[in-house]
Amino acid sequence: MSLTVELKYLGVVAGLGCGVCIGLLLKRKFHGIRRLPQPCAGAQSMVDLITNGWFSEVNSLWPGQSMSLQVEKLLFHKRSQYQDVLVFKSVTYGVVLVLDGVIQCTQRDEFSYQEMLAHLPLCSHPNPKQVLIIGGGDGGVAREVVKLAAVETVTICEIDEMVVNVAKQFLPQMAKGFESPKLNLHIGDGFEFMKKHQGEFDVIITDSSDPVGPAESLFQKQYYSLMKGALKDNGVLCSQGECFWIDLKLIKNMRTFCKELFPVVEYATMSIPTYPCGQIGAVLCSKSPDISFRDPVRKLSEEEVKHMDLNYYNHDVHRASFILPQFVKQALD
Ligand code: SPM
Repeated sequence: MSLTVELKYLGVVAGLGCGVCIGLLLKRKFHGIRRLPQPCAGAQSMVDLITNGWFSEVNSLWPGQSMSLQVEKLLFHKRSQYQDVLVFKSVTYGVVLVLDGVIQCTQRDEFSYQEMLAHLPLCSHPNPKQVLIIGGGDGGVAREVVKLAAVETVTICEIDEMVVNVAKQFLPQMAKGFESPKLNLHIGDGFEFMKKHQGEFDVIITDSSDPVGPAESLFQKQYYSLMKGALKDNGVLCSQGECFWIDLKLIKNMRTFCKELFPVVEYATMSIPTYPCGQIGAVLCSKSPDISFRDPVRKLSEEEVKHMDLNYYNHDVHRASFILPQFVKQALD
């Protein structure tokens, strides 16, 4: 790591008035001490996750492995009411948003996840007019949802306003969804919001972080049951479905309780280099038995894909995302 990076980093941290962090960095720099992050990254300062100019995503959710990105410049680091919020510019992945020590998105590869989370459910629903996004405060999924002409309103219910603000400031390409006249932003708790809006939505997308901290309850049956109530009769949902290399048990459990609630339940896979193992899934459920995620009702033409500026999603990718490796198929069946 270059001295410049570390000095720049010290400068920003100083700007945020975090004297303790500077102390730690100096200690590391002059005595070569590497403070290993604690197993639960959310419990300590994220500064501990940057060593010698590299951010490492060390977390007990994926023991014994970590993704590292070389830091060019620290842009923002503060604790919100809910979580630790870090934004840095990386050397090869552009701007990176990290919550509680976990990479949420990078400028270079965010499109795969955001496009899939949005277009898998939207292309499967015959008339997706009212869309609700729970989480998704960075605006990336909303940017995709508003592209579809059939969509009339998009409501984002994000608990942490700081995520929205940092996205607007540091990730404008993602946050541009907020500029759409279709968009309503509600800062608050998704559970409370859905209790008050039962039967109103055609599509609900949950763009959450992992099942610890503020997002833990979003991976439980009670939450899926509430979403079912907030959907119209032929509504569909799509939720961040975690990684089959790491979270197979969790995915299996989710699939089991989803099957108790919905007649159609699927797990779709997508590739994204900066999430653990380069893979993440989407859980898709439909209230109506007549909706097939595997054979979507809307087939985007090549012109539409171009016009919508899609870089990962297309009709073939949609269909292929349900083809799972044998060990996953076996576990989920
Ligand atoms: N709009 C982007 C927000 C990202 N939400 C999902 C983040 C998941 C990060 N962790 C992946 C871990 C897989 N086990």
